[in-house]
Amino acid sequence: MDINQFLSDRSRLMKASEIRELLKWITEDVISLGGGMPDPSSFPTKEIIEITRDVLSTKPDRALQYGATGGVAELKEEIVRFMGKEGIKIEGPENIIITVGSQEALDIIGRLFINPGDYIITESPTYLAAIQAFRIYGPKIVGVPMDNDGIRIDVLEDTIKKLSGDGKVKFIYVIPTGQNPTGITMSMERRKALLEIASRYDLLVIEDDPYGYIYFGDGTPPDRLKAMDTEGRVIYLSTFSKIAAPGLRLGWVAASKEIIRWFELAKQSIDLHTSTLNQYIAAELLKRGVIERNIPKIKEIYRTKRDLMLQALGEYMPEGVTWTRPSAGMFIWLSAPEKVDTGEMLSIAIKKYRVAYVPGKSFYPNGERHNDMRLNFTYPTPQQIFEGIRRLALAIKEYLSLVS
Ligand code: PMP
Ligand code: G9A
Repeated sequence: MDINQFLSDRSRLMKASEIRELLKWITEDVISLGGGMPDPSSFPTKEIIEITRDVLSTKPDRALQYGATGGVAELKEEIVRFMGKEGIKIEGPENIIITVGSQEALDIIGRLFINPGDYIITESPTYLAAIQAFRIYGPKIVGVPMDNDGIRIDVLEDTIKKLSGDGKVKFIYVIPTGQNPTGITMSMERRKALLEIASRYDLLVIEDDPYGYIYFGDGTPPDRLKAMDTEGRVIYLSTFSKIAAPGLRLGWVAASKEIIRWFELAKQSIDLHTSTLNQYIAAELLKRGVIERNIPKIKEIYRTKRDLMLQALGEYMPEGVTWTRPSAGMFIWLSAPEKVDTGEMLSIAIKKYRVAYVPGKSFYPNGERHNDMRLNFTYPTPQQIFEGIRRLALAIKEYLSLVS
């Protein structure tokens, strides 16, 4: 039987995530600087065991029952408080929906806002699983280049002007703090300019913020776009994946009540609601201060690991290789000389040098560069970071000698 004859046009737009595919090839002796996994020592495991027991013994009828599509009220109230402490003031729980990680929210955004052929704008490069989620709905994705201060506002405005005559630009998708994949944090000036442009051209802004709560740079992080949103055009996404544990599969969206209502409608047919048990656990993690106590610990671990990776890069990388110095997030973005195709180089890196990374190409919505790679510094141990970068430098040197 040929399954292809049955597939929808939409299914044909699906493409496997290079991150998820790569995970399959990682064996014990390969040092993976690929997948963006948190350091497991940052999981509040003991507290989760205790809380799970408490939740199941005090409210089994609610925790094990179906729940509202929008989410558990107690959790939404805790999130409003949690965001408020970070300067993100929203009216109340009606402005929140709990999702199965931020990844589900990205898919719902595609369903709600994208018609085939609509334009959407992203940073370039951007989170590859966001490209993967949006792509299914058939948009034309236009990437706007970044520099060390984030998305290039001059190019953004030119791009919007050019596209405006040619159909509707629906939204701008950005990861302003500790961007995935580059690690770059958008400056305050750019944030203000971005909102001003969104207002002038009447666009939605999707602010994907998994890393804002664990900013480990010097000084205070710039304000969230949502905190500066006076017109209700920012749809804010965050997640428990990096402040608690990704296995909980819990994220949330904060937006105007009207937008949240649309999210609820879309979610009803996807999965009815997010795991009730996990939502009660997360509510307690916030209520008991577990997450707030955990955050400084996570920042310290990630700052130390970032410094180690930067030190190793400085020590081992050959001339012509450059990289970012992130103040947040989980990744360093490395750019090799033009003649390096990091996709092609990956098999040398894995097979001969036993080190893996994510090739940069699939983070570009329009695939325009081939010589970058994303390096994760949160999951490997300190020894693996040093040894991994040493091996990676050998792979780059070998590849360079083959192509020059
Ligand atoms: N957005 C970005 C920018 C991410 O880096 C991630 C996780 N790597 C996600 C969304 C999805 O996270 P989750 O579904 O675990 O909340
Ligand atoms: O395991 C995943 O797919 C989540 C990780 C995302 C990333 O590496 O950016």
